[in-house]
Amino acid sequence: MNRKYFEMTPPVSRTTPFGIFVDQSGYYRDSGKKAIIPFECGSFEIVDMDGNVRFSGAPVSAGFDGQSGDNVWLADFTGLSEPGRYYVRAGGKTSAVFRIGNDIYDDVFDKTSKAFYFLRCGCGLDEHHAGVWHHGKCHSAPARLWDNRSVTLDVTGGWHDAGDYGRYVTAGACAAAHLLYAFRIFPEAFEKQILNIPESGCPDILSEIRYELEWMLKMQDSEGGVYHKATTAQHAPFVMPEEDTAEMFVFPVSSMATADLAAVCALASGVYAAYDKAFAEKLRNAAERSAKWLDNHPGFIGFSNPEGCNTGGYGESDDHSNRFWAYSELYALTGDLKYHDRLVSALNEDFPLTALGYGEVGGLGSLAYVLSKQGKDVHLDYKLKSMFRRRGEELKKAADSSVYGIAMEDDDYCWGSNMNLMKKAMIFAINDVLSEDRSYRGYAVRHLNYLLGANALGISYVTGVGEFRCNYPHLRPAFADRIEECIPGMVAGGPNRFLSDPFARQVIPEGTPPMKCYADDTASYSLNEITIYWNSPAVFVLAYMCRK
Ligand code: 9MR
Ligand code: ZN
Repeated sequence: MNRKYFEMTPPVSRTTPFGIFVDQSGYYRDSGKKAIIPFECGSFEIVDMDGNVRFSGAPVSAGFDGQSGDNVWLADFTGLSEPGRYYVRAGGKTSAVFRIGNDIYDDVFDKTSKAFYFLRCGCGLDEHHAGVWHHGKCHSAPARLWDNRSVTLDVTGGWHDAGDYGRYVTAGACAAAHLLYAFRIFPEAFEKQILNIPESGCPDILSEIRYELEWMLKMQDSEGGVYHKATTAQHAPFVMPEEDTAEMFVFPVSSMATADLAAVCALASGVYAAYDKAFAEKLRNAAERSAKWLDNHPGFIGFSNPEGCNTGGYGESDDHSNRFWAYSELYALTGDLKYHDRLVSALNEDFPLTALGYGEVGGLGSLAYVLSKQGKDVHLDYKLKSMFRRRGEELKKAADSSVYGIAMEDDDYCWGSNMNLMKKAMIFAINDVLSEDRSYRGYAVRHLNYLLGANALGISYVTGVGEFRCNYPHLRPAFADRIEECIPGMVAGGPNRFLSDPFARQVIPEGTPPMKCYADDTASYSLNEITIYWNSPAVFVLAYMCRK
């Protein structure tokens, strides 16, 4: 048993018992430290666990914040850098306990990384690796082609997408790509990470990603086309995965899934080459087969749910960014100029060049190009780097004008707002790597501060992390296992001002400010689900923090 995966903490209530909001994981010794105080008071104190006041000051008024609907005062205690455990006290109220130190994000980094293991499909999770959240083997029967029921296929494996038990190629490719890039750019963060998963022989995160990739390879047909998803016809009830025994179907090939598979397999091939040549070769062949399929199918082949199916659609209205990503990764892997030609042609279409998935994936293609060791068109390389830079500067500006220090627009508080938050932090991290500008890091930290409690509800949106945290996500096993403490390390979707489900509309009053449109309740899939591609950008940002 290592570190703290199985640490059981007392059940939490659904509204914060605290009046002052902090990052409940803590603050780096050298980083800015601001507590959120949503009421006026004359002074604040930072108190240690022995009750001694270690720092004090006067909160500064930040004025009215439209996204939270609060008048906010900020308690700046950047001056305190001594490692320890503390809380804030002001106006008769307190904050949750937090730490100051240089390893404050190690635990949340490990937990959010381990979360993927807990979502594994087609195997059992044993007690040694899953602790109290162990369960039986799920979804292991052969699946049937939706369009030709006489064909059965083995598509077992991979991660459950989210609160549901579906497995979707474009979503999986996006999550795996975030993790692969995290490993590629910040390998030191993962080299020492112990996830306590069954495999060994390479960094744990790579074993975990491989579990998903092996499944994706099964989703490729004999011509290189890739089936869009493997799910039951209808979402399962709230039962354990092994109790979801409805028939599994494989849905038609889409050009988005095919391009995304080509992209992620090419990316992965380069990463696994150092650990397992045969696997790297297999990934490369799969990527090239899918690229050939794309050549033979130049038109868009989208996806929408057929009659009788209600699982996730992951429809897109074109595949331009997907094709660009695929060719860019294949060029980076092989140096073959035909892929360069194709990626350049793909750029004739208009799509965002810094978007990091799951639908728009142009930024992943840009990342492949700018990080590539192959010969490059210097103008294109410059252009793509400038796009990241421009986006980074834009986001800095937005964050500078926000009381909470985050670059969230009102409409970013939509289904999966915490993904938007973490993808903005990814842009800061990428700019830190691509430039000499060291100021990006502080911006990324403030986005983590929000995720982990320095927000208008004072809640940590990561299960198992922080004194007051999300604990009742829309996640089938977390409900069906009857264990009070949620499976740790899951990033909740977070506030969604569009209230996209009946429960949300019932419990969140009309006119509620965007940052408060949230309820920690299993019933709300549009506020409180989890998914692999909401966890993956958080892991990327945390790897950026935890590299030493
Ligand atoms: O994450 C998706 C979100 O952006 C969409 O608004 C929403 C509605 O289409 O669907 C979300 O994706 C869900 C997927 O369709 C099925 N698995 C759970 C996903 C998260 O809620
Ligand atoms: Zn399963």
